Amino acid sequence: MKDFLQQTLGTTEIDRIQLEDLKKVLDQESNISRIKYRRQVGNFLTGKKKEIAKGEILRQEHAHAENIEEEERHPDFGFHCLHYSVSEASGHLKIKIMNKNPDTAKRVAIRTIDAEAIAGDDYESVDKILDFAVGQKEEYIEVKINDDNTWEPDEDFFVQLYDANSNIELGGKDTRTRVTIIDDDKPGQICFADSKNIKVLGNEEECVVKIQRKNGADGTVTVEYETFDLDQTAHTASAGIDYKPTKGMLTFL
Ligand SMILES: [Ca+2]
Ligand SMILES: [Ca+2]
Ligand SMILES: [Ca+2]
Repeated sequence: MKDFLQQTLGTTEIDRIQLEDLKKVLDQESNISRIKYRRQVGNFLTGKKKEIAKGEILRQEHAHAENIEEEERHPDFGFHCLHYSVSEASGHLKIKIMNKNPDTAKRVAIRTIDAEAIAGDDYESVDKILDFAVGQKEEYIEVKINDDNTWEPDEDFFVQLYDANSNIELGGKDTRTRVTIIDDDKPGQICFADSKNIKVLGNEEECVVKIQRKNGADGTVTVEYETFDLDQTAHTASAGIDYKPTKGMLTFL
């Protein structure tokens, strides 16, 4: 902590630090973690996805409403966290809703909205009314996250606060939160077991080629195969003369 203060604010003496300066530095820090997160998503797009173990339970918060300007937030209600990540195996996600003026009782409605993640498949939808009693500052909902055995990209859905009478989403940047479901399944890769030339004698009946699935075996995978001649020269085998052409499909369960 001392190193951090010295590096960012040039002093470690707490009473010499202006609260505003500290706040700015901390906001920058959270920007950095947002950038890191984007990089992670970018890595995913380029195939360098952060690996999580199968069955791993992970729930992360990436962006908090307190980091956005007060005038951009809704005056009465808002989410505490604006972006969660959960692993597919996490079972459920608990989401915190804030009541900013707890001096009167009031109500707000909350619902999930599909993006790439689809309710009933990737998670279970929620649509309910939250009644805040006088003095009640926060409330929670739980969203069920569904696990499966099939690889998919990471997928998002949203949770939004809305007016139960008008059915319209509340204004402000803190009335919608994003949930990213992180896939934990590894379908693996299909390859030939023997990467070198396979030699077979001319008097043998058949040549067995072994195909392998490695680095994961989640879900069902199919692959097509087909023999083809290398070229038409005298030194290469010709289909129908030297061997019987074959093709088909393999299914790895
Ligand atoms: Ca899906
Ligand atoms: Ca899974
Ligand atoms: Ca999956």
